[in-house]
Amino acid sequence: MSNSRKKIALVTGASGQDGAYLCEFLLKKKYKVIAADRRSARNTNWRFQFLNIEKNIIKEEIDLSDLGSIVKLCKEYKFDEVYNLAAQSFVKSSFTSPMSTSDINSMGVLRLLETIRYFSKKTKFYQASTSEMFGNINKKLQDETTLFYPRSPYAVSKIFAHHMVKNYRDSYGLFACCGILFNHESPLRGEEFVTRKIIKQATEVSLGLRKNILLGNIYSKRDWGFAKDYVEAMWLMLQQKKPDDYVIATEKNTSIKEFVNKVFKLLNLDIVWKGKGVNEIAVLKKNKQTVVKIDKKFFRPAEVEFLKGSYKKAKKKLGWSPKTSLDEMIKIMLKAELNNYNFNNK
Ligand code: NAP
Ligand code: G4F
Repeated sequence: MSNSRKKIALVTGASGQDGAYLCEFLLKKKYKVIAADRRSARNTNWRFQFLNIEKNIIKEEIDLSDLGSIVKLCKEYKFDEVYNLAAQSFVKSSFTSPMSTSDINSMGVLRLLETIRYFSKKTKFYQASTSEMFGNINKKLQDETTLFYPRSPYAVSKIFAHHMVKNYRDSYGLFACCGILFNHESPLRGEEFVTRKIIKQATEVSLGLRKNILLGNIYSKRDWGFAKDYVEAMWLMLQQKKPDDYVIATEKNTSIKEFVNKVFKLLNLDIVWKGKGVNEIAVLKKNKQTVVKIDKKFFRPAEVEFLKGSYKKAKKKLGWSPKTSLDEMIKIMLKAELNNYNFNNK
């Protein structure tokens, strides 16, 4: 980086899991980091506080539903790089709120692209695309050439954005990239997502604070990586000579049920599974306490059963590969969860 002027980056959705890690990463790279989010009545600072970066970022308000808020920020800062991580990112909620999901995840991206096209053409743009776009595919490993078969309004909304980014790149010469990221988790993951939910609630079971965990489909498989490893790939995409799209994944996948087994094992609790379908349960060997039950409430109208991605292109072109294994990541998440309880009970 030149010593004349700091690069300026905008991170939208900065208070989310990836946003917080990306802000931390960019600060280490000496960027001036504009962390932008929509107004919220909830505490949106806890992830910045966890990473101890709150004092080093510049917080601004942006709402992807509101063109004016995007134009204002882009004109004011003339960003070198924009990382668009803002989204309604919870797949299940997209079935309840397909219209607002599409407005943010599809039209919001178009609003950003139009702003860059008219007011800031040299700004490099990163779009958070997703493995959910592959959906119902019958392929051992998904890569940049795999066709999309979306299974949720969320996936459809992200495909719109994905193609729009490619289109703006081709039509107007924007430096715009899509990272097709497979699931990635961390202690900063929202509590509604299955990994954090299992880690949090299993920890509570182990501490005697909860009887059991209610889950939906435990047979779907996900390719889970560590969020902190994945934000580096976002940055690497924008440092290349030419813009392109990349799959970021681990080339391994695990079912929700196997994930539950790993977590309980690390908590030194032996469990056995019994029953089938909605009657399947996991019980503690030592006292037969039921610790996992199935609840239809957590099923989705349509499911993505199998995701496993190839990071071959990212490895070759970006020099990126995953650093943290699933087992290591679960240990990191469990340690952070236990710390929360120790801290809260002091
Ligand atoms: P996240 O924790 O849910 O963060 C999303 C952020 O976007 C939140 O801060 C949210 O704020 C904000 N947001 C929502 N609507 C907005 C709007 N209208 N204007 C401005 N900000 C808004 O998600 P994440 O896991 O960090 O994921 C980051 C991005 O990567 C998302 O686009 C997601 O779809 C995509 N992605 C994630 C994964 C993954 O496994 N984590 C994989 C592939 C792609 P509120 O709290 O106010 O809603
Ligand atoms: O943790 P999940 O909610 O993540 P999902 O749906 O795979 O989406 C995440 O990854 C995508 C990348 O592929 C991102 F684009 C998206 O933004 C998000 O970050 O669910 C994972 C699996 C699903 O098959 C779900 O049906 O776990 C299953 N599951 C079973 N019981 C559950 C539960 N999911 C949740 N959230 N809660 C349950 O109780």
